[in-house]
Amino acid sequence: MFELGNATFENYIGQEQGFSEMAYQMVAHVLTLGYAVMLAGLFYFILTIKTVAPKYRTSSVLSVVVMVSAFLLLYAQANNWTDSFVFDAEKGLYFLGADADLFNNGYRYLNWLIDVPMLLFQILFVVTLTKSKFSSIRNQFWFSGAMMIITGYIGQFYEVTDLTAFFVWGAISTAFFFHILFLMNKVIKEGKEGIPEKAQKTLQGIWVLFLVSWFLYPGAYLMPHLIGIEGGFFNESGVVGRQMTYTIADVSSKVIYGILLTQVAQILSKHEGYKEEI
Ligand code: RET
Repeated sequence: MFELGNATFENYIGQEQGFSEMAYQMVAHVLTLGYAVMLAGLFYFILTIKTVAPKYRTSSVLSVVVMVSAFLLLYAQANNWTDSFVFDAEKGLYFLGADADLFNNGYRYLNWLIDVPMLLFQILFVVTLTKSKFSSIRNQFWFSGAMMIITGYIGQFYEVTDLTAFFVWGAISTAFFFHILFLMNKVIKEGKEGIPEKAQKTLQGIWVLFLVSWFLYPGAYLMPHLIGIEGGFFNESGVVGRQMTYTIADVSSKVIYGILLTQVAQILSKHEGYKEEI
């Protein structure tokens, strides 16, 4: 047994209880699914770029940036998982290897530091703001996006060792999160004004998708403590649950969100008389 300090709870479970074959493989598979979808998304955003008028294309370019960074991160995250835990043939379980790397979700947070500002910025190239100023919304998105991630990144180091720090940093992060939700709601409301009904409906769908998928991240942060302290999810179910939640959230907030924005841009391009170039 070695001292794990600020390591995340996945390592504690891997050291003390071990992972069953099913739990270990489910995490490995869901992480692989994650990066495979990002690569597929990359092709989608490149191949559809000319289906929208030039002024909307920055949105597709930003999706490409998000796909590349998420692909690399999720690839590293999947390898981190298989490098950290080793099969113990005697017990039939996977344990944290003696000289293995620790498993850490911190890579994700640093990836979000790139992706969150890009995803928020992206929508501003598709909608037309009627009252707010582009630069003001952009700067507030970036500031609160970065602060939300940095404070959450610090907090996640304390999920096992210091729950007060964990919840306080989480609460500070949540304040920035609510600011982002408030801004996004305003952007979508203004964006719906005066555009074709089909595009309005898709924008409304983007708002619902945004709400659901972005709320999954704080859910994953809280995962080990969702059912009480060291309770229901401080075990391998919590580990599998967290990685599944992240994957669903990543596919929704990056890929499906980008596809819906492309669809809005396609409707608007057509409405404005743009003929698709092939
Ligand atoms: C944290 C810390 C706990 C409190 C809150 C959080 C919110 C995280 C969010 C992340 C969104 C990430 C996205 C990534 C896409 O690439 C940091 C987990 C509120 C909302 C959309």
